[in-house]
Amino acid sequence: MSFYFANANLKEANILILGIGYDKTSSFISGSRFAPNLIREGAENIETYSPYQRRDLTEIKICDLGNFIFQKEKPEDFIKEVRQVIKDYLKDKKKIVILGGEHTITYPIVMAFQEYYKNLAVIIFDAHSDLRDDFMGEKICHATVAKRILEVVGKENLYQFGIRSLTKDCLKKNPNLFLFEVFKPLKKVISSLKNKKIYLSLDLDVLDMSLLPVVQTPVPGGISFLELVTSFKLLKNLEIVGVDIVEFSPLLNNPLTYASLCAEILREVLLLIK
Ligand SMILES: [Mn+2]
Repeated sequence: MSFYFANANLKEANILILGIGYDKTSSFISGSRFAPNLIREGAENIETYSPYQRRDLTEIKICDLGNFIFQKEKPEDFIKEVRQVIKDYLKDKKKIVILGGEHTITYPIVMAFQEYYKNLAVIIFDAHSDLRDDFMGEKICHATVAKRILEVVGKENLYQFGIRSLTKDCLKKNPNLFLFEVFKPLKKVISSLKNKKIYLSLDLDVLDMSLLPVVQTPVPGGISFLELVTSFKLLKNLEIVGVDIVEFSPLLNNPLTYASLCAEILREVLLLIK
């Protein structure tokens, strides 16, 4: 199935949506491989009109590419495949929204964007710092993804917000890592991002776990939905070229309730970058 509001083919679309349901390194509650299709189902419950941005999805040409079927499951091989797929789509100057899958997918996606766009900065909304060099012997996984991205774009181009699960040394590893909040610190630094192309990685566990407990590694003390959409209003002033929405792991509870929340966030993202 496709998003009901995906009204364009690949050629005429401005924004592409691609599912990458990879969850092979998920160490806690795996299942985010089911997220892309569930968010498509959850979208049946949302309006195309956003009262937050006062815009409508019908104003955008959107193509739903379906889900990327990866051939190889070993992280090193998966990375190569995803990097190439994203590079191919970027050639047509499209904006891309990727639905994960676990956060690991952001690494090869950012590599592709970095090769295509000069001057790329990465903004991550997340509960976790993900700055470990390796996790249980694995270099490429959801717990090391920000470290791998930092190596690609440099620490001056990596901004992390909403973090509340980290080791003591993380604040030194990335001077642009901000604890707990998203809106206030984003407002402080946003002027330094004005001349850059922005890739936004939205790990849904940035939200408080009372709002969205169905994530692989839930953490209490997170932000509200309103803080998230208000932060999107700030981001409206930046040039966002790609977004991912990751870590929705729908196997617990009634997944459709949360799939519809994820679809609502997707709508805000599409309108944000249009
Ligand atoms: Mn996280």
